[in-house]
Amino acid sequence: MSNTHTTIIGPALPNIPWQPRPANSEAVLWRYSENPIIPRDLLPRSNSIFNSAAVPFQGKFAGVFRVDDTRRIMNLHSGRSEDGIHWTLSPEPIAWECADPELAKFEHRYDPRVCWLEDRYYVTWCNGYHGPTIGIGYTHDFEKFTFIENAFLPHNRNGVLFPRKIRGKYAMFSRPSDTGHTPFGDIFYSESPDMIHWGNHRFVMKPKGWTWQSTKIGAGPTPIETTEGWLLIYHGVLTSCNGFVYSMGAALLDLDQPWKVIYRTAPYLLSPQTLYECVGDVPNVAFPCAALADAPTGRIAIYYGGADTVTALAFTQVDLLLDFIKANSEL
Ligand code: BMA
Repeated sequence: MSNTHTTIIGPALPNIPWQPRPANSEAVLWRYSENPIIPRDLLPRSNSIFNSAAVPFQGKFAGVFRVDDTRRIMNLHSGRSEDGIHWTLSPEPIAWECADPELAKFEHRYDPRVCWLEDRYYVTWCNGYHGPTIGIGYTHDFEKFTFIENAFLPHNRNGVLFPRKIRGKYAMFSRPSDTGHTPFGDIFYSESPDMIHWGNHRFVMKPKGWTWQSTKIGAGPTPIETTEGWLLIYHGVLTSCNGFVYSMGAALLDLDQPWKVIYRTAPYLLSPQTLYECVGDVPNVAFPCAALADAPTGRIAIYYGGADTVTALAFTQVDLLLDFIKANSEL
């Protein structure tokens, strides 16, 4: 039972995808019973569809999806859904409008996040530009997409925008990294007056020794504003003798100074345990990139990639999650 009454600060989303927690389950985060929601071969030329972002759009849902094609080229596709569960994806990758042709040079694009901010949907993703960095663009309609700029020099990944300005500035998390399968990584916070120039970099969190989050961590979905702070769902990586294991945890951050961590889960919330999380192109990966929230009920639906192959859904409830974070926190 819940002790607190945390309120999500945000709109109502009465049609949020939802399934109650299974009877007899004490999970803080429970999987959708029909997972995965998107199979790897939804498109004729898709090898895998995972690590993707969904948002409410015109009473329904839209999103930006990571599609690795059968050449194993990583790119972004737009998608639409009536219910947030059954998706139709555009068979062709997003064709970004770029004011500077330098930005149009394609290496790879992956792990998108989508964030409604002020008057448009911003998209951030890992953009290949002489190594991975954070690309930022926007769309109003999920048809025309405009590339703004690369936020940082390479190498960086997991760029996640806040859904409103903080201290008068746009705000973003990122995770400085390297060219490869980075064996380290802390989360940093940066501010911008214009979405182009980023500075005032502040350290947020680092990995924790010999735990599920000991190798590297990275922000997941757009942070959810609550009466108690920003709720950040993030991924953490452990290096086992068989390679990386990607799990999910959560933290609560100060509303005005989000680099200040108030609580952080010592145990994971969800780790790769089902077949579609443990078996695929990269085994043992649960990688969250989006969350929908319904403020009046506190319901939260999390979209995550399974084993770098498919897209899955999990659910939680804000009071339940906040109680768990507080009762199981280690900073
Ligand atoms: C990270 C990113 C993610 C991927 C994960 C596991 O470095 O490339 O897209 O899910 O590795 O392979």
